[in-house]
Amino acid sequence: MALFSSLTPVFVAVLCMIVGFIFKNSQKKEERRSKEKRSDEGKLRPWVDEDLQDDTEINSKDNEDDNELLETEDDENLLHIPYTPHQYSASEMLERSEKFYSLMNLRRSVRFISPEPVPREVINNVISTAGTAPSGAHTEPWTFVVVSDADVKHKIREIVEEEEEINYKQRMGDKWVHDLKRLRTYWVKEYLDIAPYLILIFKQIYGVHPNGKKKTHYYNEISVSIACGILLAALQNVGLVTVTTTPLNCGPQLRDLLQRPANEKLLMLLPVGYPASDATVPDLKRKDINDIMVDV
Ligand code: IYR
Repeated sequence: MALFSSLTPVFVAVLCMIVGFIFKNSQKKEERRSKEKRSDEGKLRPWVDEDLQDDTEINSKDNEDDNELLETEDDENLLHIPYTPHQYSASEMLERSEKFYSLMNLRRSVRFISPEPVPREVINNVISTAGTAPSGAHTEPWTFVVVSDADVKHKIREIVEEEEEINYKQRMGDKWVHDLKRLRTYWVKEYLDIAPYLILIFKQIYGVHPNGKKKTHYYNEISVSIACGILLAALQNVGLVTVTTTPLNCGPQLRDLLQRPANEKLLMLLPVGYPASDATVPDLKRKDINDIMVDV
């Protein structure tokens, strides 16, 4: 009995080591399993643009820098002011809604763009309009890069075509390429040289406080996507055309070319101009309102 009780601490220590070993091993296995799962997802979805993950939630937990609250004095003193925009009568509303719908219903993705110059002021105004979009915590997480220089446009074309050829031949897969056939899209994109302007829209996945610390950009991808939608409407409003392109895997190279910082990720590339005189579009139909709306 005495022998047994003197061995108890040794026995407990050995037991602890065994339990600890088993626990560590199972943790390692779990880590390996989730790593494998992630890389499997990557293999299953080779077309997912790795550069484009919206990691607001992940970052906001990990981001030590941003755990301190925003400059509180300014924020606490932010005035809330009356908002009394003009109210239209019911008939005016109806007329305006019909007119706006008719205008927007004429919008098409146009891949044949005229080289005819477009007034720069108009481009500035449509971008100001896009910048009126709502954004998470009013962080305005967007950068609009306007390219008109022929050499830069050509370099963009070279980068995009090189990657798009790989996308079409390897990353997108047969089904996707087949689904696009009727739209007659290819990796060759003349409009990148021809359009008077290329607008590259970057989402800022975080910002920088005046004191140099990182600032969380909540819902940055949704915010910038809304801004892109407003930009498309503003272009339509002035009779310009574009095609929404999201060049898969070109982000880092285009960011380097345009000397944008690491917190900016390319979300969309819009060639902008007047439609070419011989432009064509596929004869697509839109869904009826009853197919897109549900009344509850
Ligand atoms: N990004 C490619 C492929 C493409 C993808 C979709 I989804 C389209 O609606 C059209 C094209 C390209 O721009 O050619």
